[in-house]
Amino acid sequence: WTAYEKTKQYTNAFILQDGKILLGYKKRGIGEGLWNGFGGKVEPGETPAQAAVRELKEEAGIEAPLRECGTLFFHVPGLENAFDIRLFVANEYSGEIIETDEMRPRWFSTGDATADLEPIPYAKMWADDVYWIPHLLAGEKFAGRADFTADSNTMTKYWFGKEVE
Ligand code: 6OG
Repeated sequence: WTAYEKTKQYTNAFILQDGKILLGYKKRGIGEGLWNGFGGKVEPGETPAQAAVRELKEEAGIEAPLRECGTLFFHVPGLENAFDIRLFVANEYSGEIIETDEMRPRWFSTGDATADLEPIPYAKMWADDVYWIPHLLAGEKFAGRADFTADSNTMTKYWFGKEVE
């Protein structure tokens, strides 16, 4: 594993409901052009859980009783900070889902494609997602770590697993 000096905390949150998952198309910043959960940096004085709720509201316009379900740890060469990303999930939400400056939300099928929903677009998501989203869908807690190439497209070393209760 590549050594790192500092970490920066991020959040990423998903709504899972009735065989579908809410993702957002990132319109700018880190991960532009990829589908992901909703989230961002944990601000000073905030807990990751508070940041997750704030970011979901800012990026998708909704509120949800988020539960923490996983931790991911990523290193990208050349960046001063390694990413410490806390993952959250909820099965209900309130408010109206809206497109924002940062994200274009859309429901995907968690199983096979249906008449109105496409399957999870792994080919247009971060390379790590295919390894841990199955744990998220199964309601399991999980953890993972990966070293990426400098362009963040490829993992050079990785490990993902279900957390033992
Ligand atoms: P803002 O730019 O919105 O925060 N993020 C990653 N998510 C996955 N699945 N894999 C990665 O592999 C990621 N790197 C960053 C964390 C960036 C958002 O992107 C997520 C945040 O939710 C390297 O402030």
